[in-house]
Amino acid sequence: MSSLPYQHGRGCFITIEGTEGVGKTTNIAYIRQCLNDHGIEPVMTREPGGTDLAESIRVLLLEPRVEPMAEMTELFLIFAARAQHLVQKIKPALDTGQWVLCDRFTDATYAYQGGGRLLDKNTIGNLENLVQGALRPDLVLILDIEPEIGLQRARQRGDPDRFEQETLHFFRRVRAAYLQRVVQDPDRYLIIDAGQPLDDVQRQIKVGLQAFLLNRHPL
Ligand code: T5A
Repeated sequence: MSSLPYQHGRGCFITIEGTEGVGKTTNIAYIRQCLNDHGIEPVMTREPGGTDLAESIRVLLLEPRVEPMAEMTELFLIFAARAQHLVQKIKPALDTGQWVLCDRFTDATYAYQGGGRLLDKNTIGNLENLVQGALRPDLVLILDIEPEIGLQRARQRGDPDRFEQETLHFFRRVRAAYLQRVVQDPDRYLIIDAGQPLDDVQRQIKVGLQAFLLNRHPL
């Protein structure tokens, strides 16, 4: 890989997505390393969360509790955390030309709240426009796996969080919603078969990222 740094006005916004236990945490460090090899040091962050206040909202969202959380409460908490994250961290970084690498973003809302919870996609779209304006990720890597396998991996790590307690049907709808996003806007998405051994997953990631970087900065 080239070691020339990329220099241009606005930084690039890359997100990584997928159903539970798909390997985002495992692979995000690898993506960072691939970008480092191109002279790019991205700001690393995640959703829900990414700032002190947004991380507090994350705790509210993930903690299992006796009182069921209403679906609209969940949706508004997610966008409340996102509004904070955008203003405090993502936009300032992009505006100064830094790249941002984020573990989940609004595609997760379309997948989990739209696909999983069956909330109206237009409502999500309206909140997306309100909170983000025109900002969308430049590249979305979707790690795709059979939800059964991902859940097995995730549940080996300890007590399930509020989302991990959902049914297999829920996660099948989440996966289908992710794949539907790709069909609607294929140029912004890169689907990775995450059911393969880690070396193969990372090989796919590397090839996809190189194509993205070459496309943005042809030699
Ligand atoms: N949420 C989030 C919404 O509902 N709406 C939204 O808008 C947003 C932003 C938190 C939750 O919030 C919800 C969705 C989520 O439920 P999260 O913290 O990203 O989001 O939660 P998880 O998806 O649960 O993230 P995890 O950290 O649990 O899973 P990862 O990061 O995908 O998986 P990872 O890397 O920890 O890997 C899991 C295990 O699998 C192994 C790893 O070693 C690890 O043990 N593994 C592999 N094993 C074999 N082969 C491979 N290729 C492997 N890759 C990884």
